[in-house]
Amino acid sequence: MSELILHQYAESTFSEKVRALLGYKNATYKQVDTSIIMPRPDLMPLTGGYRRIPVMQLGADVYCDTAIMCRVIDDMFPENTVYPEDSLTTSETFSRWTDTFFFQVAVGVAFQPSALGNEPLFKDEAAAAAFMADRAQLTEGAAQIGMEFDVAEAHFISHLSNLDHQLAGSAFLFGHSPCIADFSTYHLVWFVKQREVLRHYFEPFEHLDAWYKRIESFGHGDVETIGGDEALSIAANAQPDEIQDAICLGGLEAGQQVTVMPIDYGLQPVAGELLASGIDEIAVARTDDKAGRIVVHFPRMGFQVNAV
Ligand SMILES: N[C@@H](CCC(=O)N[C@@H](CS)C(=O)NCC(=O)O)C(=O)O
Repeated sequence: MSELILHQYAESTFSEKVRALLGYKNATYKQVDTSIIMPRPDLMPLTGGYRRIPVMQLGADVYCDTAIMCRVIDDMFPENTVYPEDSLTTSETFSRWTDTFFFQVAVGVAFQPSALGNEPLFKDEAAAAAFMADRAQLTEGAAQIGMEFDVAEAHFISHLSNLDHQLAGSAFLFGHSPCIADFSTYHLVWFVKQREVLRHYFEPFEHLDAWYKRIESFGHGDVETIGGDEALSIAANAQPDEIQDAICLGGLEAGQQVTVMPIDYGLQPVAGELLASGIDEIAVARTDDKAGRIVVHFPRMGFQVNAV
């Protein structure tokens, strides 16, 4: 199997979810550091337009969205699965709620007006303006584009308090070992906690703190940083998984031209030939001058497929 390559940047909260899972799995992998804002000229040939971070690459197979990346990582390292059968729906739904609704809450708290002065990014006026323009492009056409600080803060404290109560009775959210819901929760606590001036939010919650330290201690695995050009040539020299006979839901057929994009934000479509549009996964094949033939995989939940 091809070596796992994570395209990420240090400050990215969803990248932290994957890094923490790779740490839990004691994985050896490579990473490419992408820029915080577009353009990402070494990444677009791989994804075909999907711009959210992180992106995972296995040779000429490219995975968009942490929901599918974590599934694939768990399959690669099946010991101590984070998808236990007996709580699969509960933990996956918890994870999805956390990565969507609670993500907006955490962003509202992290970027609260009184803390912006401490953001390294906002110290340089030109860099701040470029960042804001980039994120405006990310959220263009999105139904919901952020939460007012007051609303976010109340939701944040309420959920932290509930988590703390639940964690009083067990080491992890659903028992003695971590599941995917723990990693989704962890990265958003991490995102706010990274900001020293916001650490006071966590002081009342000792069980949450002990749980956080447990996950933090997993580390990030054994990682080597490579350049984007190297990742591109790895893709160009590999063969993707040409998924055969996959189920296509919603009247779609394998082989037809489609576009795939998220349903919430980052509405940049990826065009290609449909290989699968099933219960768990959507996959399209496309050919790029630099990367060659690539199969791009998305999770079913949170994505839409449109016939061209
Ligand atoms: N549902 C996506 C969310 C990914 C996401 O929103 N990532 C943020 C960074 S943490 C992002 O892409 N921000 C815009 C950017 O970096 O271009 C996932 O699970 O991968």
